[in-house]
Amino acid sequence: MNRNFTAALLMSAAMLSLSAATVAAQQSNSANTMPGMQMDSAKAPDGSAAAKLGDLDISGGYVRAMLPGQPVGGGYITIHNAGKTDDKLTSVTSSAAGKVELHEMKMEGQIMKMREVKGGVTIPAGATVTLSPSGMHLMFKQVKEPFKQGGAVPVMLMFDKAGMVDITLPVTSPQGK
Ligand SMILES: [Cu+2]
Repeated sequence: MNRNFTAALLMSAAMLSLSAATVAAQQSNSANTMPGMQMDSAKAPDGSAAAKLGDLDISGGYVRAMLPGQPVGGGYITIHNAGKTDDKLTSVTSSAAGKVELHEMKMEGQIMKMREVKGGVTIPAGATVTLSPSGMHLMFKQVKEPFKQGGAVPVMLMFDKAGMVDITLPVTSPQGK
């Protein structure tokens, strides 16, 4: 084995262990603060789900694949209220999870934490509310099978005025792509 080749091998081994360390650090970081939440992209991926319900236009719906050991799944959706009266997303259910909570992100000191939004999420008349990785989100708990990229998660959204709608959210990569 010549010296250059050995050097190249050593170098790529070093780079591999470096990137493995980075991934491990990111995972343990997200596990400590907010399991399953990645703060990078807020944009809905291509192929995200859409639906229409009365005055409500629903778009950008997707869930992220769960990392090994991740206890909960995150879902994201955009709701536009084209009507003249406020509506409210009161609850969400899914056959893929024991329960689905509406969560929000809040800074507590230096730490981003999430907590349940009680009483539902108001969708004001004429406004658009986006549940995205950097803010409110759907939190799937007691997930029956960990969400896998390429899969689909059916959810039922219940609104105060518009009623309920079934929508199937595609599962993206853990990074939301
Ligand atoms: Cu959450």
